[in-house]
Amino acid sequence: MENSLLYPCNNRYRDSRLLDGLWQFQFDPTAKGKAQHWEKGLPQPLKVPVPGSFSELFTKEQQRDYVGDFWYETNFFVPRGWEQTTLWVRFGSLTQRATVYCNGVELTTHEGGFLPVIAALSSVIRLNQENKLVVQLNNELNETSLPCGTQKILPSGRKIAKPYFDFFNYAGIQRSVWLLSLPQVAIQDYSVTFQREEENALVNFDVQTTDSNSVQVRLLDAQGKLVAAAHGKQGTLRVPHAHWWQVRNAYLYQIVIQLKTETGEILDEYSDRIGIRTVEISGTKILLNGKPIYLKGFGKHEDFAILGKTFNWSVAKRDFELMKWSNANCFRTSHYPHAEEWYQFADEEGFLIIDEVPAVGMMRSTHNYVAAGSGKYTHFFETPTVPQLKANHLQQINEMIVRDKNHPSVIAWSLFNEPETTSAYAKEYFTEIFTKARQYDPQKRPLTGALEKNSQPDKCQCFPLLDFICLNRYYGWYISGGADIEEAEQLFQQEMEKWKALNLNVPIVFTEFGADTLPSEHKLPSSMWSQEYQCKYLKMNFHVFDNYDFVQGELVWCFADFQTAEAIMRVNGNRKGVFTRERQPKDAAFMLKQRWETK
Ligand code: GCB
Repeated sequence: MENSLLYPCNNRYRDSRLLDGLWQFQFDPTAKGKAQHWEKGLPQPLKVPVPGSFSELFTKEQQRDYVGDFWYETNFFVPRGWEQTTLWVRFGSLTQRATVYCNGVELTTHEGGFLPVIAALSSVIRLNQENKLVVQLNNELNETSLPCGTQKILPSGRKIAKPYFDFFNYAGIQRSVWLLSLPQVAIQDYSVTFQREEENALVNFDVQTTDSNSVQVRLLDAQGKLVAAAHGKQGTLRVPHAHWWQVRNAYLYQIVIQLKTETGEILDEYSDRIGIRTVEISGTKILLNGKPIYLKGFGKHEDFAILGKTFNWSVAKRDFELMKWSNANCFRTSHYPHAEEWYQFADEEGFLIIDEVPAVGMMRSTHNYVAAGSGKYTHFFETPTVPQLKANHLQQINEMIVRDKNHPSVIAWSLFNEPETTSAYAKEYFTEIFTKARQYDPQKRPLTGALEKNSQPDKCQCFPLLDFICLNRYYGWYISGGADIEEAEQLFQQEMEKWKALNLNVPIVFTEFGADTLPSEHKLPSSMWSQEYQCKYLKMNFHVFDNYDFVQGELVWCFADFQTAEAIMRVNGNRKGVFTRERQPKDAAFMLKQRWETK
């Protein structure tokens, strides 16, 4: 069950308690915690919120920019009635890596900061007494971790992060923590795939359980009426006149899975909301339910003042309201899998998601936004650490797909953002990544990855691996910006002509294009950093996109301003947001709203 990433669900057979609240917390800059057995209790703890990103909470730079080991601790009681069940603790994520202890005993370790961690508690738990849960975390970056980066030691001996990516390295217990009570014999996982039969749908299911008891699967419509049922771990539900899950018109069914004994006694039940839809690539089109769909929207970060990367329902609600208002239909979870609740929201609201694994920073540059496009070759895939990196990369793709496979909103998997792709080493690396990843998704959704400017049609060795091509391009910002924007358009057209000449017969989606813009700046005529320039820049890009019918999507960089490491090209973070960090519109938001109303 450690491998069961099913989201918590409460019913007669399953129960859960949130452990969110104020926890104890301690930095461990000299990494002495293990030797001093902090797993038994932290010696001098502070109090911090869980979920929370610690960097946004404190007033000293040593705390905000802290890199190294740090520990969390809380105490809990096992609720009454849970004695005969199996007990688990489930973290939505632990960033970047962690070891989990309960009552002084190590339960599990996990690498990667954006996917769930589950640990079995039953063997160490004390009923009718307080139990101590301790987590040791570490937020160092290296070239085998996803995302990639490094550390620097300052003259004082203090360590700071040097990410090879352009967002703040927020860390901590940033998503909810649940105590779970599950039956002794349980449903471990399930997956669904869909087939269209004119207006009817076939829902094929595959259920994994911890033993060989029998399984019943029922499908209820939005009114709770039974529409189909079947027995067996694998099978097919026939849904006559199916309500298809559509963009901004999301119809969700309830799937109810029961595990039963021969005599019909129910041992476990898991239910979930699913949408029936198909996704495929056909020539230069992306088809949803067999019909072409043009992707309109944003690259999105999990980022907000004080919260950092903490999931928060109110921020999520506001973001979806803004995306609906702007007539968007899609976002990319750049550059890591977001909290599960984002996907639940997207399922309900009918938004499409390109789900991205944290494979960002694979080009060995602490200013990747400058290095991207500079032509600098970084030898990234030539080092002895590559096998470890590849193992972590595959593990996180697998965990992401296992976690998110049943969300109708997820239409594609992005397996990287802007790596080095021009060498034979990169080709070998990504060929293995894509070949293996193709086996993970029962729905066989398209695989893609976002290519930066160095990945030109005549240089990139990896684009043939992608089912549709995602391009991040900054013509008019990093390349020929401001007074040179005319030249930028020309250079952009030249590149597009090269893609066209290849006659690839696959869609191209722009997953990034954007201009840093300060909401305080207005300029007539426009100049860089002003709101007018952001509009001019976007219009120029649209002018180019609209010339090519194989361009099948535009996701602006970025939905909202976000925090990054300090740098001379960053004004309190990256300011390419169409919305401010406080989620108010810049002028460009009104322009996008208008374009996307009819696009
Ligand atoms: C990129 C990166 C993204 C950066 C963006 C920028 O190409 O993928 O992470 O934030 O450029 O604004 O420079």
